[in-house]
Amino acid sequence: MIKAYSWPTPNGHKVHIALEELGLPYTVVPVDIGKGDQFKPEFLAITPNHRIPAIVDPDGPGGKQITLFESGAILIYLAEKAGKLIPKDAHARYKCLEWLMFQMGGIGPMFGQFGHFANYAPEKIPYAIERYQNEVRRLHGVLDKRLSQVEYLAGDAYSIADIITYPWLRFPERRNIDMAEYPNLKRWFDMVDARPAVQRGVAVLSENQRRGSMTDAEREVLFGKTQFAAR
Ligand SMILES: N[C@@H](CCC(=O)N[C@@H](CS)C(=O)NCC(=O)O)C(=O)O
Repeated sequence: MIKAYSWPTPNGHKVHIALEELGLPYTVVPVDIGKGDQFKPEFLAITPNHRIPAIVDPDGPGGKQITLFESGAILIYLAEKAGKLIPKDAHARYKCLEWLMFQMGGIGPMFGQFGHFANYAPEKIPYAIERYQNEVRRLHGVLDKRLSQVEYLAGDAYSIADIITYPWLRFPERRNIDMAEYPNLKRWFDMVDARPAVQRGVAVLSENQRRGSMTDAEREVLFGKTQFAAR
């Protein structure tokens, strides 16, 4: 059975949602990134990047075990394994991968940096906050335009491009975003959000979700010496 090493964050939710949508049997191994589980040798044996998510599938290609990190690679792998949620037609498939890469290279890193400078940085640096706020708005606009032309990000059909993007679009108020300004994106978000498998996916490990602000100990693990001492 597939083991998903994960935690209830946007990048973790992607894998839980994909596994739920694809109907692949799995177990979850919680990796508490606030406590520093991501630096434990058993986790580093799976991923050199000490970040969740990662998976181990004992029944990988050719029947051999495979370990994978990076949520984009994991979602492509899972969709191909199940033969679902990645288009078979070559044109649609490249569009799916295009929007999946757009999330991995644009939305994730930019929204993440905005969150860091707006919420976690010990000093508020107006230049950094403004730069990432502008990028966040611009990226919402790019998605809105795409979704004014097609129903789902890859085109006609729901796919891993939607699954990978959706968790980052939750809680727009945390990014100072009014979704009324992005009506096509809102239409798409509501449609994805209503899917039962999506709701099951975001519920995975939700009992561990941090409520309230980050503690000093968590801050040290995520942004301090522990983070940069790891090999
Ligand atoms: N590009 C990676 C990003 C993974 C990532 O940043 N994961 C965060 C949680 S959302 C993490 O594990 N952080 C732990 C840390 O910073 O030490 C992916 O998409 O899988």
